[in-house]
Amino acid sequence: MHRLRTTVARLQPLTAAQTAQSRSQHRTVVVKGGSRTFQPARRLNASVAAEPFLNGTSSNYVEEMYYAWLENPRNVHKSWDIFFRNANAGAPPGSAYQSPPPISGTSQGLASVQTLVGAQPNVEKLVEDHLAVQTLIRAYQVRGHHIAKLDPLDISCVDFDDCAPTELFCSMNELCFYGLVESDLDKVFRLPTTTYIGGNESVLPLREIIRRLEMAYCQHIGVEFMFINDLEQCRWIRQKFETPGIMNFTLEEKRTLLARMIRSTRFEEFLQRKWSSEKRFGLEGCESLIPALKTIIDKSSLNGVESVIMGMSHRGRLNVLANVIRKELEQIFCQFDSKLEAADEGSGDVKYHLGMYHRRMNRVSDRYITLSLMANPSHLEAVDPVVQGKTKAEQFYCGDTEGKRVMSILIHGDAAFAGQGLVYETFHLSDLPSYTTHGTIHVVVNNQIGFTTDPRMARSSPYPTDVARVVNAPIFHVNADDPEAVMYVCNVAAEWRNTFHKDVVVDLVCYRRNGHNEMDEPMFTQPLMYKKIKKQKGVLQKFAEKLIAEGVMTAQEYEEEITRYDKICEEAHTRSKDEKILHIKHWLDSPWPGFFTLEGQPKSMSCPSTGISEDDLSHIGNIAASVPEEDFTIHGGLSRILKGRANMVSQRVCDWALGEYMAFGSLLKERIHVRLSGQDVERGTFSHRHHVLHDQNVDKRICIPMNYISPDQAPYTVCNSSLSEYGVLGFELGFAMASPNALVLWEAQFGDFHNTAQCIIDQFISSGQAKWVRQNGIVLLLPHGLEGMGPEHSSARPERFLQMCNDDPDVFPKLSEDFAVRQLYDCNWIVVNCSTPANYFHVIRRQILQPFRKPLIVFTPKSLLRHPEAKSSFDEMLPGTHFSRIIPDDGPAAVSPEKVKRVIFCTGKIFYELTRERKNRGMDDTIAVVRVEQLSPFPFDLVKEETDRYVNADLVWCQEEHKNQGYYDYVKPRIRTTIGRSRPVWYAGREPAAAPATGNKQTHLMELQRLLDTAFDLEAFSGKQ
Ligand SMILES: Cc1ncc(C[n+]2csc(CCOP(=O)(O)OP(=O)(O)O)c2C)c(N)n1
Ligand SMILES: [Mg+2]
Repeated sequence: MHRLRTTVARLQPLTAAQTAQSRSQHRTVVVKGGSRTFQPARRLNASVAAEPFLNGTSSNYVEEMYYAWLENPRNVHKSWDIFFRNANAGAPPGSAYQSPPPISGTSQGLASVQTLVGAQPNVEKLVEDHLAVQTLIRAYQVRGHHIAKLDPLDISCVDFDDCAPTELFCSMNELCFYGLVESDLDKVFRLPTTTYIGGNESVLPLREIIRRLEMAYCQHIGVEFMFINDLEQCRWIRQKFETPGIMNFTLEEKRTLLARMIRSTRFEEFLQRKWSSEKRFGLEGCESLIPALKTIIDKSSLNGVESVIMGMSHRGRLNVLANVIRKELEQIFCQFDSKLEAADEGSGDVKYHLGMYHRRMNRVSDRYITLSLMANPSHLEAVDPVVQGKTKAEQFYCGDTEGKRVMSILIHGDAAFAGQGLVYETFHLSDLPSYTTHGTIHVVVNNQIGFTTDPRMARSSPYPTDVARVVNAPIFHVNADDPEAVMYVCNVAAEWRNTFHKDVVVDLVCYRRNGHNEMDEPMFTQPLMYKKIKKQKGVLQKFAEKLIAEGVMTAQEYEEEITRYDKICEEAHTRSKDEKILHIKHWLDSPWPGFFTLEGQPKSMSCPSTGISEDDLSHIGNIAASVPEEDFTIHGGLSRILKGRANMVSQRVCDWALGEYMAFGSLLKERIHVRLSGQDVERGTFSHRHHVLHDQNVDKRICIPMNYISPDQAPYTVCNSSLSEYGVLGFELGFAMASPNALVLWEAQFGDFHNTAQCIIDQFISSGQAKWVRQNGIVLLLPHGLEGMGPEHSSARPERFLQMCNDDPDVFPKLSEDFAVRQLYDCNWIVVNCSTPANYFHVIRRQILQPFRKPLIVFTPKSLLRHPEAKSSFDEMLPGTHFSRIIPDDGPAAVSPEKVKRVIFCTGKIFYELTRERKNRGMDDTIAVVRVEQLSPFPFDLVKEETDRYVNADLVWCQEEHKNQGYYDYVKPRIRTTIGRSRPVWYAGREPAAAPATGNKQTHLMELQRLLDTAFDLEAFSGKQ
């Protein structure tokens, strides 16, 4: 990028006092009857104001003429008199004006105007020049960042185009662009109200205007904000960066900043000295990240924030843990000891992934503040929505409706910020009522490289931060080699969030001194960049030299500060050698005080009955069938649905939607917060739920009957989400992390779509506890079932969830009294496919009533939502009832089990197709159909009861899914283990296939019939091995 600054360098600053000599902000015009002060208000009559040349700055001048003329037409030159007369007489725009001669007023007021404009050849030129200056000012506000000195290496990877913007003043050429000439530089211009560069002055010479604009917009800070479509917000930012002298710091502030830079720098140096061959993803080249974060936290704490939740990836994470969160250094250092034994269950994680939670006194604000850094996987940016969800939950539980007490900070890498679509998805949650965290501060460690790829190959946008523009977030680019500029923008970012409660981005333009990690050789791929980096003086050294030169501290004081911190590190290192055992529990990011025993164990190993009283069933049922608000008109179709619910309540039965209502309603009554989020969940994709009623006559008037269950119930949140799976599921996972006393459910529109959130499922839900000893009770509702709807509306891919279950297929577990609960405790997640509303009701309630938290995956039905047989009696939901892990056959087969020739095990909706077929074939007493409702952890004990009961039967697993999909690969070895491999487990289902389902209805039905034929053909497997 061109940096033609020579002309600018020749411009000498003009002090405010100099410019104030001849002008004052409110100029006084003496008129008959006394003097009067002109305020900025514009009161030209309409026709005068409509003149094409009268806008912006020019109107100030003409306005004064007009006032003088109003007082007395002889106060102004004849030509102005004619002009105002014509205009007042209604001359159309353009025709009132006749070119006046150079100004030569008679009154004192005119004399002052003349001082302002000097010897202008004519008013047209005057107006044009003022307009030009105004445009120039605006150009700096809009595009000043293009020529700001943001890059410490001065190799700038920000590729706008090949030349500097023509509208910025880089040479006299650009001045010509505005029709100005060099001599205009000394002319004085009135400043428009859209700038603050004047400070107390309302007029400045052009030379000074340009200098101040350069100072505000083209030094070490580049401000991108003029795309924001809110005037007040733009004004606020202009004021923060344009006001002269606004970036001055006190001596104390500078010393604190240096101390923070010392900690940041020396921490990495210490690690490098002690463990030179260990990966740590050091911060070298962006040491100012530490003071940046601390500044944001200090300022936010001063503004009343009590809890800050942070998410970040590898780069500088250990440094943040040590110097921002203040994790004990020995706890960090001992992680480098390869002999350290892990004390907790689970597989653990590498040191630069672990989380942390710490409450401490903030020295600047003198207030307590809780800082947590969320544990995160290697998957860049995956933690972003999780942080947002947890932040939202903390805000929700402490009644912080405006985000004044709890906030989040996300730290990004430049390549990941630009490349990962999740960043965009997370930004789009930022202003949605049920997802907003009222402003996140994003800090980008923009080291101008991603592993070995430079930005020219990594993104198509000029900046890595352009994605933030979609939500109108201001973006503050800053040269990270200037710690004071960094501190300033971080202060502004924190104030921005506190003022507007909207997202903001700080782009720390820096470099990466080493390779991607400490073992990497960067010269292989970025030779020129790294030659430059090798010559680059460290930021701490540069900053210390500056402060010593300024007299802020002596060289000796600086050395002492360094020695002091090095000693702290050495002492902690000595202590770290005593640590023999690694407690991952010490790295918890979200403790749940009171939920576990002091040792971190569940308080019991039992789960009470999940049934509820008859009264509660009818009460909640009646609420589900009602419109609890007065004068609320609902749609006729919905009236019929509610009437249907009322009928079911009177008959003491539930369909699926009512079963869900009973589960949610009863938990709410027990003061458990319930939050259901996902695409179109309020009504339900299949139009069965209707948790939010809409008044047919009043726009936006809604009613949520679930919130009318009892006066002291917990609140119910049901929210249609943005059309995102990755972002929203991550968000809900984070929400569920905040408290064990909430039921948080995410529903996929169809289960098929969950795989765009696969990273959250793999990296957090399935393995989170094993890696980070952190439990999570999130529920995934995944509509699933082959119903002829084609390959993408059929399968929630049960095989994938089952493949990730941690129970051993080959070991029959030791049975005990608390086997069922213990199994749940030991598993990584629970996978169910319920075939009845009652069982769905129970499994949802169990999720909260069990004494620990595990993720629950529910394959939910579609056609069963309205299936006449898929109903449950209230009797199945009363006190004393439980979730049934399997549902045995209760028909004729069970009466004489020895006569049964075949046991068909199945799960989900195929049960109804099987029993219909069995009836049609008159095989009720020869074939037993057993439903496995909880697939994982596998109910070995109950399956054994069934296989023991039907001693003469062969065993078949029947599923509607293709053979390489569904449940078969999971259940087969487990059933075989259960029976000591004494009998085969045959398969009745669709053939293996690449796609989950056919798109052809006929083929679908034919496949179904074929699999039913196999299931009921008692000879189907004879002679097979
Ligand atoms: C989703 C994902 N894809 C790929 C990787 C592998 N990876 C690890 S670090 C890295 C480069 C990251 O660059 P940047 O975001 O600029 O962060 P930096 O390392 O420069 O701080 C890549 C590609 C990953 N961790 N996550
Ligand atoms: Mg990078």
